This record gives sequence, structure tokens and C-alpha cells, in this order.
Amino acid sequence: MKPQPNTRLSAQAMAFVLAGGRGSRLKELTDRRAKPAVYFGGKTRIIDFALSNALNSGIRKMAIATQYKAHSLIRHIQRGWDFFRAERNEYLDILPASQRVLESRWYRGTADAVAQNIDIIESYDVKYVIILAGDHIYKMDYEVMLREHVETAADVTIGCLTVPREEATAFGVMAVDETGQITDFLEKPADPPAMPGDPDQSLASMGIYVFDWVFLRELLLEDMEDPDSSHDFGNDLIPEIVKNGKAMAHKFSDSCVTSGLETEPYWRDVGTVDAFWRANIDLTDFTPKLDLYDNEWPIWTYGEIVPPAKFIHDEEGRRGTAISSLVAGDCIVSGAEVRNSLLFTGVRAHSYATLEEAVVLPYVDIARHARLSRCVIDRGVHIPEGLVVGEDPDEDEKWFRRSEGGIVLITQSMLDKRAQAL
Ligand code: ADQ
Ligand code: ADP
Repeated sequence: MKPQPNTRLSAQAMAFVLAGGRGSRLKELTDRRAKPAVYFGGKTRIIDFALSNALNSGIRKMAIATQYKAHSLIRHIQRGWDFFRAERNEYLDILPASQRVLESRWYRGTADAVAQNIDIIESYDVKYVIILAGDHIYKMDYEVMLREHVETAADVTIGCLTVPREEATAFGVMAVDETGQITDFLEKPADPPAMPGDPDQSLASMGIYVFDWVFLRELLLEDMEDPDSSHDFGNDLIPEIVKNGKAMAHKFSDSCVTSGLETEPYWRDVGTVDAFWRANIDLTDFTPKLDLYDNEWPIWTYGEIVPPAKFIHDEEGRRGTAISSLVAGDCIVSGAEVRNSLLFTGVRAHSYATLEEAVVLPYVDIARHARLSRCVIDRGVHIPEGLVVGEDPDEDEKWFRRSEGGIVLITQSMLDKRAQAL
């Protein structure tokens, strides 16, 4: 048989990943790193999901716009995503703000982040651009969305999903006709319209957009000159296309990737401490809603080469155990008991310590007799001997950040202040 040309649209597409936002509702977790760089799932960081989706969809040209606290994000991408080869026509560029077109200016909005890099996108020589947010957890085949975009000859195709109406205030909310064309689009409406026939649900934009590059370039050039624009996709560009062009909605359920284990489409924002904690702890379920062990759709990341996790008896014969938990490499659980928790790389839990529903970021040391539950512990924290968290809300609130849902976030500076006060 004659060899066939590569007809995958992803071969003619690039992914432009917006990774500049802070994600301030994650509180101290984003004091030193942007939301896309926040750890998730025991080994990965949030941005790995969008990048892995692009890679698994066949896209080999990617650009990542960074802005807020980009250092840890840039370091992660340089270490983990360094296998793109220009000689194979593969590119991954990191594009920090205020270094290019206008040197004194930050990216003014999400559209400006793309506009300021028009020349780089031009050099990729692609037909389609898919704009992604670097801060959501989901598995999706963008090739399916690209195909739909081309088949419907849309100006823009927007990824969408249904969300409970009371949560839709945080999204772009749309109305569609029977062909899937978007007839109305409201960015973060105070009173979100419901879906026809379902008063409790709204149709929300995932902030994922497919454009023909020629069309998008013109739109961006016009928008750059518009003094009334905030240079944002959701606020400015999308409503404009809905009004004057053809914007199509693409249903996430048509392109989401599910392994045999996953029973329904999985998409999470993990934008608050509560949502972040919940989504991590959910992974410890017997049948989790998100399958990280699906080697058909691997989530790529940077992983340090470290020794295996180790579970040992202490000198007094107390067993070090972890049950219903995810434990990364270089962890040592010695005479401690870990239940329904996630231990990222290099966590040390010492004798008589107990952890229950704890999300423990890398290189945390947990001293003896600590009792920690329903908490998130930031990277590199030293938990002092006998610390009790998650049992007395007043005590938790006195020293740490306690979320609406009662989850306690612990950082080293909170512990330092506590140590000084005691
Ligand atoms: P928001 O979630 O509010 O709404 P926004 O703050 O615009 O999204 O951020 C989108 C993405 O761009 C995030 O990944 C963020 O990190 C990044 N970003 C923000 N400002 C940036 C900048 N100046 N430079 C580079 N990157 C930046 C959007 C849409 C809604 C949609 C939701 C879905 O506007 O219509 O419903 O996403 O989450
Ligand atoms: P990561 O997000 O990779 O876990 P860290 O939490 O170690 O990285 O650090 C995040 C960012 O904060 C990095 O840019 C790092 O250089 C910086 N940083 C780390 N520790 C401190 C500190 N004690 N004071 C100021 N900046 C720090």
C-alpha cells in the first residue's frame, strides 16, 4: 500500500497555552508559583495536563505564555518538556511577558498574550491555533475538536461543558442553537442563564478556543488598536465573534478521553484550596474519577530520579504503613501511619505520626507524634513534633489558613510565626 500523507489536523496546529494567571484563590499555594505550576496528583503539576493533552493529540508545536511568578513554572517546563526538536519541526517556546513587542508592557489580557507573540506563531507556519488554559485538570483529544472546527467552517470553536448554574458565574456562559452555533455569550454573568429544559445547569466555556490562524491574526491586530478593549478572549474577542461571525460550541463529552475505569467526563478547575484538596484526595478512591494510570493517555511530567519509596519499622518495631494512598519516590514512612493521603516526592514521616486525608507536597518532613488530617502542606515544610492539625478548628485558624470547607493549608512561614509566638 502506498504511504498516506499525515492527514491529522493536529499536524497543522499549534497549542498556545495561557499560563500567566495567578490563581489567587489558592491562597499561599500560589504565593511563590503561578497556578499552572502548582503540584497535583502525587507527581505532576497542573500544566502537565494541558501539555500532555496536546502531545497525545499529536500536536508538536507549543508556546506557553507566562507572567505571574513564572520561575518555578519555567524551570519545570525546561526540565520536563525539553524533548521537542526543531530539526523534526517540533517546537516548545516559553514566552514570558514584557520581553518582546513592547518591552515595557505586561500582557494586558489573554488576547494580548497571544498578540504580543504574533511573529513567533507566524514562524511556526501552522493553519490552526488552539488556545488553552494551563490551569485545568482533564484529558481531552484536541484532534476531535479541530476536526469539528474544520467541518463546520467556524470562525472560532469553543470547548464547553455543563456546570451547575450557581457555579456558572465564574465562566463564560453561552446559548447555542440546534446546530451548535453560539447565539449568545456572557462573560461571568451575575445571573447565569440556564440551559433549555434544565434550570439547574448552564453551558460554560472551558476557555479552550480553536481558530484558523489567518482569522485570529487579523482579529488580534484589530483588537490591539482598540482603546476600549481589555484584550481578553472572554471579555472582548469571543462576544464580538458571536455577534458578527460564526462561533461554534464543541462539547467536551465528545472529545474527553476516558479509560475503562472512568465512567464520566472529568474536568476540574482546582482553583480553590477546597477544590484542590478534594480533587487530590479523590485520587485515593478505590475507583477514582480520574485515571492517572492510563498508559493510552499518559500525563507527562518532570520527575526527579530518586530512590524508591520506603516503608519501615522504626527501632521500637512500629510499622510504617500507607493505605489507600499515593506515595511518590524518595518518601520514607518510618513507624508512621498514612491513610487516604498523597505524599509527593521526598516526604519523610516519622514514628507515631498519623496522616489522614492529607495532601503533602514535595520534601516535607513530618516529625514524631504529629497528627495531621484534612490538610494541604506546602513544599519543603518542617512539621514540628506533636503538631495536631484538623481536629480543633479554633487552633487551626489561629496559626494556619482554614478554608470554607475546613481544609487547613500549612506553609513554613505560618509555622515560623507560630514557633516565634509560642
Ligand atoms: P478565567 O478563568 O477568568 O476565564 P482568565 O483569568 O482569563 O480565565 O485566565 C485564562 C487563562 O489565561 C489561565 O490559564 C490564566 O493562567 C491565563 N492568563 C490570565 N491572564 C494572563 C495573562 N495576562 N498572560 C498570560 N496568561 C494569562 C476564562 C474565560 C471564560 C471561561 C473560563 C474557563 O474568559 O469564558 O469560562 O476561562 O475556565
Ligand atoms: P516549586 O514551585 O518548584 O516547588 P518552590 O516552592 O521551591 O518551587 O519555589 C517557588 C519559587 O519561589 C521559586 O521561584 C523559588 O526560587 C522561590 N523560592 C523558594 N523558596 C523561597 C524563599 N524562601 N524565599 C523566596 N523565594 C523562594
